[in-house]
Amino acid sequence: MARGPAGAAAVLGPLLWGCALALQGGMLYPRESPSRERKELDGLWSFRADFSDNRRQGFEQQWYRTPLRESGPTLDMPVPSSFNDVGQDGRLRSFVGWVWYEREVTLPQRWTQDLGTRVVLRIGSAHYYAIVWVNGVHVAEHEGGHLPFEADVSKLVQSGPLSSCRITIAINNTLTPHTLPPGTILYQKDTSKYPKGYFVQNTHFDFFNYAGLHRPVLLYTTPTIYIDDITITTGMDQNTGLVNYKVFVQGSEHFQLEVRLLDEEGKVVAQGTGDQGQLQVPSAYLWWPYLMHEHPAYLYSLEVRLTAQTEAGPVSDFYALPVGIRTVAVTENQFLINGKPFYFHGVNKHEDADIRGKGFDWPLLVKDFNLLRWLGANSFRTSHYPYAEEVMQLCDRYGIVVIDESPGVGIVLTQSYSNVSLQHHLEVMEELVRRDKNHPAVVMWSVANEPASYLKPAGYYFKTLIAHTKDLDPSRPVTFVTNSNYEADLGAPYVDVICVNSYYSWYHDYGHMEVIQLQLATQFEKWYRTYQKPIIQSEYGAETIAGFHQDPPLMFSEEYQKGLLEQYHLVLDQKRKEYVVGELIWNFADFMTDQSPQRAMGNKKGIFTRQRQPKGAAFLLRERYWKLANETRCSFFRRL
Ligand code: GCB
Repeated sequence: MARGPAGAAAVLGPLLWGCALALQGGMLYPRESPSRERKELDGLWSFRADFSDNRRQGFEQQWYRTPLRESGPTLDMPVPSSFNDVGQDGRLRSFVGWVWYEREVTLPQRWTQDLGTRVVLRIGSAHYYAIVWVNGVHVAEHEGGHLPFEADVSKLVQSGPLSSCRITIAINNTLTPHTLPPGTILYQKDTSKYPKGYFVQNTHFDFFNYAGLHRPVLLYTTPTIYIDDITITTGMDQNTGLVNYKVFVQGSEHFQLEVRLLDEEGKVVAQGTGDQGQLQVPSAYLWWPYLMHEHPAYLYSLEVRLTAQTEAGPVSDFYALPVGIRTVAVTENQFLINGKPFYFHGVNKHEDADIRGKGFDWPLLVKDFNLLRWLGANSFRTSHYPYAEEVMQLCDRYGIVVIDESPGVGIVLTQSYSNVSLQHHLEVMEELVRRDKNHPAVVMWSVANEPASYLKPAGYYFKTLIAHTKDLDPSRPVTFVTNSNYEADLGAPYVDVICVNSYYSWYHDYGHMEVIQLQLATQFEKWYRTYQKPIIQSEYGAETIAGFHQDPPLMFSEEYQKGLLEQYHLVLDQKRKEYVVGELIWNFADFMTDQSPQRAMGNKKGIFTRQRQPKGAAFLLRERYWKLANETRCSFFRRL
């Protein structure tokens, strides 16, 4: 949650239709328009990790007051990127504590001199806790490593003769039982084994805790009276598409709003006025998932124009939002998109790659989407945290359906079920829904992955969390992903879809693929009998070292991964005729984890390597996904 300079909690304000929330203001993606400019701050920043014993030297010496280089030696650090893997210093790779980033920016004259211009600093994500100063003045703090936050810096950049500004960001990657994801710091006090003050960061999730400025940082402008947020929900009445809109304006109570919906040819198909209403689109093109329709992912553009009169003259603001018209619904045994049964055949991903760690990277993004489409995947889950906004935009454009997951992974300690943790988790869901609510690709929220949902406080925790998420967004189902026993799961009664992870013949019955069919069928039958809700096999897979071959198959070989998948598929093919509505392989690609004897340089359950090269299982899955696409749809798709 973003806090103002005084650190005060934000006031209550409306987000979706009529429900009261803690978040103030919108988080529209910064798009250029006739009234808005952007200045990207990607590139090299100055960087310094605070290696002092208490990690507080930067605060004690106020490194934000003067250029960072004056505090001591600095490094060049690329943004966006994790800081961990770009250097040659092993201490930085595993660093826990405060790191400092700094960038000097020259601003266009109009931004610093036109008082009718609002200048906003936006940080796509900073993992995990961030404090931001501009020209030495504290402008924002934010907790949470996977969602954007902003600071209005107009007053600071418009207050003097300077046409430049110095942005300093201190980031702390420490995880505690109350952060999301949670973690613990373990101090080793036995001085016969460890040096004085020795500590390690422990986590309960299976990916490396990369840190830094992972996503684009930018400055953008709006007029001082501006479109702050837009909320869209869509529906269908026979052939007529319905687009319900609500526009939130800041800066004045007196303004006019005009709204136009344009089709892909640029033709206006509906229009309206005022801050809320319903647009009706006769013979609307629906937003269909990839491989569910010959023309998937149809996007209209909602153009919102604000005009207002001020003492200084007329003001106008303009924002264009992509809109997909589609519906989502869940029955006892189906997941429906536009009223038709949808079967998730897709993947789980991670934001992860060599060198850049979790840093956003366009070539990687495009490669991943090309691989997804090659594979015939129609969906993925953002395991185990929200992904970059640019990823979500591509999902909208390509028709890749998303289960949008919060960073609630590894909630296994009793302390992580306290009210403090719950409050933070509720806020994170608010930030997530606020950011992603208008993406047609997002069809379901996942509030957590594999929490200890059998612990006593889990019932209240998940009941509250899921109810709040549904209040925030009544238009989408909500789930969390479980690996608990069906009888012991205290959260399952509250979800709309059961998402279950299982690793038969991997974490149990090592090497015995012959037990998979029986165990998997039993799993599905028990969950369905107990809850009568559609089920997604949200994870399954096997660790596989690319290039390891063994036949008959042994664990870790490419043959074993394929064999295990085939056993799962036999059962999935039976149960998808009844109530199983999806299968998501673990994982799309190999990814980095903490070091442990179970992980050979990371998790190797990818069907692609970390460098995005296919293992044998990728071809097997490609055959299956294209077959599924053709079997379950009315028309025939030719493979890419
Ligand atoms: C799981 C977790 C995932 C792990 C995976 C594994 O159940 O949800 O984060 O990486 O298993 O490979 O063990």
